[in-house]
Amino acid sequence: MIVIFNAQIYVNQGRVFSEVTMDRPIGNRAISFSCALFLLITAPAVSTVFAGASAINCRAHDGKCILPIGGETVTLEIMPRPVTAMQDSTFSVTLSGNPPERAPYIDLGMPAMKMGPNQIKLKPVGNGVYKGTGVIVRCKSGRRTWFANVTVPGRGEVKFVFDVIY
Ligand SMILES: [Cu+2]
Repeated sequence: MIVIFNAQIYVNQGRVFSEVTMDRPIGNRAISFSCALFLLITAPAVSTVFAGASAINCRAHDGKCILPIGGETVTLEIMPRPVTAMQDSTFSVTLSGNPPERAPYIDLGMPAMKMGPNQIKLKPVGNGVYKGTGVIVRCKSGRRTWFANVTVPGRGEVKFVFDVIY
């Protein structure tokens, strides 16, 4: 119930924010207040989960992205491109080195926002490649920056931050 309640507050904040920007461009004070209030409400809840790593580090529209993990690499590819919300997307993760003890998985979210849980389970398809299907939802705030946090059991996790199309 707490999660649903938070989501509702967030949606309402998003609507207020959108209306102010579109209808009253002069209302900078109102916009700032709306943002500040939103951050105030969500910051304590998300600060530990989403600390850091909010800058875009993956051009997912253009192709594969690679991040280091230990002495190995994690490669992420999201298809189809351009990466678009509210449709089935295939997430492919390629791991270098020895296979991990269990298959990696992805948690989708947005930097500095508390979104609902959205985990993608991946299955091995051979040659260090793991695939799964998921849906990036549309954020009511209008923000388009999402992350795919890839957890590799026994090895760690990496966070790909990218823009999507709404
Ligand atoms: Cu959001």
